[in-house]
Amino acid sequence: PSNYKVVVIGGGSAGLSVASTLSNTLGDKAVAVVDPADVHYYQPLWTFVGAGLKTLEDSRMAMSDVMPEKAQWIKDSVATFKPDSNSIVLASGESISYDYLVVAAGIQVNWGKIKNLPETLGKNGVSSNYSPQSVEKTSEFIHSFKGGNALFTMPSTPIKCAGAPQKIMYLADEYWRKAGVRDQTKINYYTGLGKIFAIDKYANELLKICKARNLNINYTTDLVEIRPDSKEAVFNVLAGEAKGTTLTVPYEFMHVTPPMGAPDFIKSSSLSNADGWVDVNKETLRHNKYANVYAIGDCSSLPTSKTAAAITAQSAVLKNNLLGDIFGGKEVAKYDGYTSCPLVTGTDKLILAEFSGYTAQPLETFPFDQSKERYSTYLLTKEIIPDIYWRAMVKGNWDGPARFRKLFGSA
Ligand code: FAD
Ligand code: UQ1
Repeated sequence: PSNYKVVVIGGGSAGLSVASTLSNTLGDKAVAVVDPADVHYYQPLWTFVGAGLKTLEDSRMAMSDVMPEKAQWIKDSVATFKPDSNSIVLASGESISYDYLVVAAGIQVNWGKIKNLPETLGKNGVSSNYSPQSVEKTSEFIHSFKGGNALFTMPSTPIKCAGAPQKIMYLADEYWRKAGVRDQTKINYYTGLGKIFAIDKYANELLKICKARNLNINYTTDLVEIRPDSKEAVFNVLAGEAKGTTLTVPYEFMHVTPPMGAPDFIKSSSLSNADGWVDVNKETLRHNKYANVYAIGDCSSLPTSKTAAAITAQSAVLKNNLLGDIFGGKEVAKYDGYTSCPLVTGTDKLILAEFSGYTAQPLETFPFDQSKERYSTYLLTKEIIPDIYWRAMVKGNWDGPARFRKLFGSA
């Protein structure tokens, strides 16, 4: 058919967690998932892949193997939204209509916005954990590094997993110490922002770690160009006395986190807000203009940090509210801005930041201070949460840790 009860755009972390439950509840072929990708990635594992602690294979499943059985997979990309006629147009030109639409298309990584990045990526010491094409190069370059200037960048735009640009720095630092090359190495972190992390409780601990390990933090400097021939990185200085000037820094190794933003096909549609994200109510996840449209995850306007962990809480809210629209009789659920960033700070330690992006206050699951580095939360993140993801989250059965938080009485 070309008409579905619910059409979900994107078979990523958000799309699958919603489509699984909805297709089970609404029955065969009532739900369609539109996604052109052959593979589904558990992207949080890429920090470990970049450090050589997991394989890319560990993060990958064929889309056909994770697609909910009762959902119809439409293997194409959405080109245009027609919310006034409850339909979308695919790249093939075909139109699909829906009663309800869920937009879960993720964030767009804008590689081309850094001059020379696309042609330099994966070569001569320049890599990024933000692509399955380059993440293994990070591990290769870290392991063969013989010393010199090592740079780690973080853009000024919103990104997915705001901690990932620095997690790989901690892992590289540890490896280079063990390999005996740290003495001849200078490590510099360049962030487009004015803080190392948005929430002070965790930022304070991270700053202590950077100081103790001689990791130099440079604020409000945004990578704009790579000069591969002379091995130099060029930054725009965004604040302070040198504001408006550029800074040129030589490198032997550089881990780049490119600027990101709303996907172009959303930005150019009537569903987007001024910044290009799907314009939804921050509590109900319902579109502010089109009542039968919802958005979830990285492509949404929800003003919290963009992570898979945030989606666990968002998906419970979205499913409740959409099923309430269809069947009635449900109290409206409200999203509290929960998000989490497991800040890996070594191969046996981690700071498990959990907070609400709405209140900027911690929302920790466990009855201990999660801002302190721990082995238990490292193991949880590396070995247990991936299992929860594949066994429960993509099957629609993981609403996040809120119930444990209540059980432990942590909040
Ligand atoms: P995605 O999972 O990216 O899925 C989007 C889907 O939409 C894709 O399958 C894509 O093919 C599809 N799509 C795109 N355009 C179209 C179109 N036009 N038509 C149809 N389909 C389309 N999160 C954590 O919680 N913890 C972590 O430790 C963590 N670490 C991370 C480390 C790295 C290096 C990275 C890259 C991410 C990390 N994340 C982490 C973030 C997490 O992976 C994302 O927040 C999450 O995957 C977002 O889910 P999503 O469904 O919104 O988008
Ligand atoms: C989580 O639920 C989740 O999704 C499966 C993540 O994605 C990778 C996370 O990073 C985190 C931290 C959580 C939260 C789960 C617990 C048990 C604290």
